[in-house]
Amino acid sequence: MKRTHYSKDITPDMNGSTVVINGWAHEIRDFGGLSFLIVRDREGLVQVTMPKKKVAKEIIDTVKGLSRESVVSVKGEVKAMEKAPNGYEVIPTAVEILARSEAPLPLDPTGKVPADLDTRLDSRFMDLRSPEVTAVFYVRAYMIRGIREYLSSQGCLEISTPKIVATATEGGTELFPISYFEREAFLNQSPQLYKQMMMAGGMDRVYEIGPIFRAEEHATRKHLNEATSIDVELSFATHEDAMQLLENTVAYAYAYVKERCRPQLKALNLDLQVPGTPFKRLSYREAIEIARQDPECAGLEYGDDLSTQAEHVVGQAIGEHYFIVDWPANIRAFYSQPCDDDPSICKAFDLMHPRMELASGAQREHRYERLVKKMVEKNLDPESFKFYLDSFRYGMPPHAGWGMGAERLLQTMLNLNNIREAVLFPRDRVRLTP
Ligand code: ATP
Ligand code: AMO
Repeated sequence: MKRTHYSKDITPDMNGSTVVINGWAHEIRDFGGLSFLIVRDREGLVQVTMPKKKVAKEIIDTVKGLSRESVVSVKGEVKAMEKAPNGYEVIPTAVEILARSEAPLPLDPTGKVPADLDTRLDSRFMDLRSPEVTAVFYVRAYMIRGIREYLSSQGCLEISTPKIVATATEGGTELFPISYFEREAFLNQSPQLYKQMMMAGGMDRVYEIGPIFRAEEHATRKHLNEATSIDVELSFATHEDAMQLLENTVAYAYAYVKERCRPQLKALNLDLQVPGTPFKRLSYREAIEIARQDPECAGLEYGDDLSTQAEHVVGQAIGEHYFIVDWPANIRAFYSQPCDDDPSICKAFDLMHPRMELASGAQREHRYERLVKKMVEKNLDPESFKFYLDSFRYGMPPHAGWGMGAERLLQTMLNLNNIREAVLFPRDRVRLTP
């Protein structure tokens, strides 16, 4: 039987009409003269009500013989019913079993028996059947859709760049080597070099939403070994232009989700606040000073990376999204452009949520000689970056851009404890399946 409606699309005013719903047997309750089958689909629950006097015996027997989580198709008549979920129930005229579920279940998708994250991830397919988990990935889909929509509306073209690459971009220790025929290659850490080369190609404004791979060895709640990066690169633009596009992208994504995912946010018990723009700009020096007020960070010196604890302290002090700007040039990537008046500082920025870093970006060094010099200073071999450097020799416009982790954006938006909750099938040091 072909589905006519998702659960949420049936309303009490459809009283008397015939519908077909497809889904899983979420619960079966039998009170003798009256039995219920609660069917769950992606959008919610439907109460299928079977009074003995009104529903054929074969149908009732079929339902009573069902195991929980079997897949069913139910045809029946809609009846307005205030006490039922969504204000209606369905009185069945036909029930078809499409697939039987084995018992016992690896997890309880009603959430009545809570499971720890590892157990949930081991049976992710079953975990996804619980409405709060479905809600996370529903929001993720809308968040990404909103970002695509916004960046496209700002004149950015979507690109796809290689994930099998020859060189590091974000430092050499975090690479996954792979064997590529008779050579060694790597999984890409960032589309950095390629998105910059698009500027030399005249693509002007581009974005990519794709996987990045980082061989991070530590197990934290905010690191993945395979993450999704939202990358942007803009020609004839400064770091300030890039920051504006970034804060507007974040605000747009929040507003988009708030508007379109009301039932999901309700399932997650969240009252989403759209962050106000522009975000506060804090200099790296100011951030260090705030962090040092915490006894644990008292030893922090100008020129150090911000530790997790330091990020925490500053985040608590600011209490909303903010940028850290004016970074010491020596702790940022080689492609960041130094400031004109003080080259010890560069035109790089980080976008921070009070809980963690969400994005990094910079105005790039687009002048060939200076870029090569920066590489040498950072102990990188310009020869192995020839394919990239060549694009700076024949007319490379000034440009700026950023990369933002999609999982971190979702994790902070939905206040998820662990970043693994924001990925369908997370990859970490110990997890390679499912
Ligand atoms: P009708 O004459 O139209 O069949 P009724 O008022 O005689 O309705 P009731 O037995 O009072 O029927 O049940 C009305 C509705 O109340 C059911 O269709 C069902 O949605 C709900 N209901 C009754 N008992 C239960 C129960 N134990 N659990 C959940 N819902 C119930
Ligand atoms: P960076 O290395 O700071 O910058 O990465 C950008 C953003 O990607 C996300 N991210 C991660 N998320 C989860 N797990 C990880 N292991 C992980 N690593 C990175 C973070 C981070 O802020 N090329 C630059 C960007 C640019 O300048 O355009 C870059 O990759 O949210």
